[in-house]
Amino acid sequence: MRTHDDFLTSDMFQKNSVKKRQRVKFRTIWISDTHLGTPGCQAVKLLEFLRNTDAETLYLVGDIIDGWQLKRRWYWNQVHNNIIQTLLKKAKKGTRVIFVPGNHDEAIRQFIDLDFGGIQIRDELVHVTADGKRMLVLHGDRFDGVIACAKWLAYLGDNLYTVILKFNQILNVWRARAGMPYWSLSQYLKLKVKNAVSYITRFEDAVAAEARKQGVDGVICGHIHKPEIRMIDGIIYCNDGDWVESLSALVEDASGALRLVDWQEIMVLAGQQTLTHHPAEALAPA
Ligand SMILES: [Mn+2]
Repeated sequence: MRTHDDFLTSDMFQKNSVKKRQRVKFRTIWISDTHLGTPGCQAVKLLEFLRNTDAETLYLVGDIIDGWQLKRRWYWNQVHNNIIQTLLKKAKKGTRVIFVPGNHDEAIRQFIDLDFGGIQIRDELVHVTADGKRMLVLHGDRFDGVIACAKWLAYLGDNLYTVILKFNQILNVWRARAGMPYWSLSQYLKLKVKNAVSYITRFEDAVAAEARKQGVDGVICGHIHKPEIRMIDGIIYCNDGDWVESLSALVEDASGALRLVDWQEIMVLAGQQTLTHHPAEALAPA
């Protein structure tokens, strides 16, 4: 696979030759934790991902719009609008779009079982893969002891997290200028912090235990911003990651196989020059 950097150097002088979009097709796509409404959301890359992929079913697995942060400070721009428009357009053109709200967009939970512009708002549900695997789809916050016990503690962690994410973006602008690939500082820090690791393990175990209790083959969730596919005591545990740091999605192909993809891989598969360097196109209406 070509690296992001090869891609930049080969195309950077052909600004007017944006190639025709070759959408990468999947049976199903799961994304979560996009945190629209925050500066941490990597909105341009998310828009590029959505515009360059196609699926029969698209699951939005929670924390899509960050109501917690929007309440404190309004952050919304044209790219965020274009993302919403792109989702609505997909729903209109026949993609089954299912939104399972998370804790940051919990206000939307009051609309569970309703449809908005063709987007179905649903509580936890079971997805059946092409090869018959039954996968429980949920956001995952109800397994988070901190959030269940003390919301202020979660807010505090959220603020610190926002600062780290901001620093991460500045660092990556600098890294891109130096010709270095994208690297997530916040993810690195989280993986290095022992407590965070044990928290993640406990979360993954709890989610897998719930899937076992419900008698399904596996579970697909988000919430902890750590993309993963692995077996936990006979249960297929999948986490689709997020769009503030890992820029990842879970996908199912026509045969029912599940795998993780990220923004860079999709851009290469779609044969696209990265629109990140053409903000004018990203800003154009969807
Ligand atoms: Mn969450």
